Amino acid sequence: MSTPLPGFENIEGPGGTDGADRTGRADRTEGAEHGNGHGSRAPHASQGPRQPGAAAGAPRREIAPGAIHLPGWLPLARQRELVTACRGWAQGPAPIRHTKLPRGGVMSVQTVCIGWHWQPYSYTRTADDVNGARVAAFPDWMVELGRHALAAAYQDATAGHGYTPDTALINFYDGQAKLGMHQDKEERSPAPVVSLSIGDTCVFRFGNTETRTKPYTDVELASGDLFVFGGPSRFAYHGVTKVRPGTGDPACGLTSGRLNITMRVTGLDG
Ligand SMILES: O=C(O)CCC(=O)C(=O)O
Repeated sequence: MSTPLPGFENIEGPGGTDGADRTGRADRTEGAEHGNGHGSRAPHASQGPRQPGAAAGAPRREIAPGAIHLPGWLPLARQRELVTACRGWAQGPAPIRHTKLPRGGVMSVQTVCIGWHWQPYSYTRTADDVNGARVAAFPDWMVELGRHALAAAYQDATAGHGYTPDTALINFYDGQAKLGMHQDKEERSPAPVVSLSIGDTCVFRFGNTETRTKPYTDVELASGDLFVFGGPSRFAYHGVTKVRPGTGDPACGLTSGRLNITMRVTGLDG
């Protein structure tokens, strides 16, 4: 049984099918392997949050061409603001839920969307698999955040110019939740995906564009970390193999679990 987003314990979920991916297939790729031999950080709760510039042991890293991990990018205050915003979206207009998969599985992660609603395997403005409500608007401040994220990740002040994400999938992981290897491919735009992590550290598996199996790299995503994948890596398979309960600092706004926000450009009209 999964744990609801802390603060929203009244939201019932049907429980999870661990490892069910966004394509409805069960993920059998368990086991933490380091596909390219790079080590991973293993932050511990007692280390406290990492602030920008303070992540001396965890430098910016290009995981694959166009795929950048920038540890400790989000200041703690900004993490708290995002958690507050996500709590609001988790309540509605279309509440957070465990997404049902077409073949009967249920994702262990809980998801709420803004801008456009994702359900397997398309985007709509209304959350037809939840309550039919139109999802919350994608706020301008988040567009700005996405632009700053691209500039920081690609170390190029112009990298975010013209980047206008119009949807975000907001995932909440309790200690057991996982996300199977999948591609983000319902978008009709090749614009990068901007991923922000808050709360408990997870093992994020970033693979290749051809197969959900090796080669891949396991990356520890901690609270405040930014991960961007664009260019040749935009359609790479990726997933979350493990959450490390108790590794997050409650000062980020989450007492347990992990939040992940992925901003995308759908390329859709209307
Ligand atoms: O939680 C993460 O870090 C990844 C989320 C993800 O892959 C997705 O929402 O498609």
